[in-house]
Amino acid sequence: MFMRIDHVGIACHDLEEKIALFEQTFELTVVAREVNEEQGVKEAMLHIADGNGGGSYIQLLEPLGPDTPVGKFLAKRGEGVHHVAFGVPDVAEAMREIGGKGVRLLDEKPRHGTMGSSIAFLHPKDVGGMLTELVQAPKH
Ligand code: MC0
Repeated sequence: MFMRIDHVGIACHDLEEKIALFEQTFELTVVAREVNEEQGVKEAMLHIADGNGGGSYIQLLEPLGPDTPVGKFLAKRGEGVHHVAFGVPDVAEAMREIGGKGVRLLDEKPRHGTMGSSIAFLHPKDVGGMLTELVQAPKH
């Protein structure tokens, strides 16, 4: 079902500061930046490697406000790993399969994700405490 780890999302207070830290420390390069109003984030993707069906990345996330998923996470837990995203061939099909096993889906249908992807989230409490994202890369 999973083809690769698409990205690890990291919540931070200051996107520009964390981009500089990751560029300098790990010699990573920012390949995309986006504001996603629906998800309440300003984000940057730093490329790690190319994998099965797409790339893998570190995603740095700054909330657009306190009353957003990442804003609430920062207030409660502070900066750190917010979610892990897995690449799947078909996000709607993966939602059906995983939802059929009793895992709560946080999205009724796939939403717009970074770099033209289609995404859906699974409830962290149903998968060992890890907020999990399913990602279908755009077809070229
Ligand atoms: C909350 N919990 C988490 C968590 N956020 N556990 C692990 N990782 C996280 N990130 C835990 C809380 O500690 C709590 O546990 C329980 O889940 C319910 O949390 P809550 O605080 O009562 O509820 P909310 O209102 O904060 O909602 C949490 C939930 C929400 C995960 C349902 O954040 C959500 O729907 N997230 C999906 C969308 C999202 O995160 N978007 C931002 C990234 P206790 O034990 O205290 O009950 S957008 C993105 O990444 C896009 C741009 C992309 O990749 O392309």
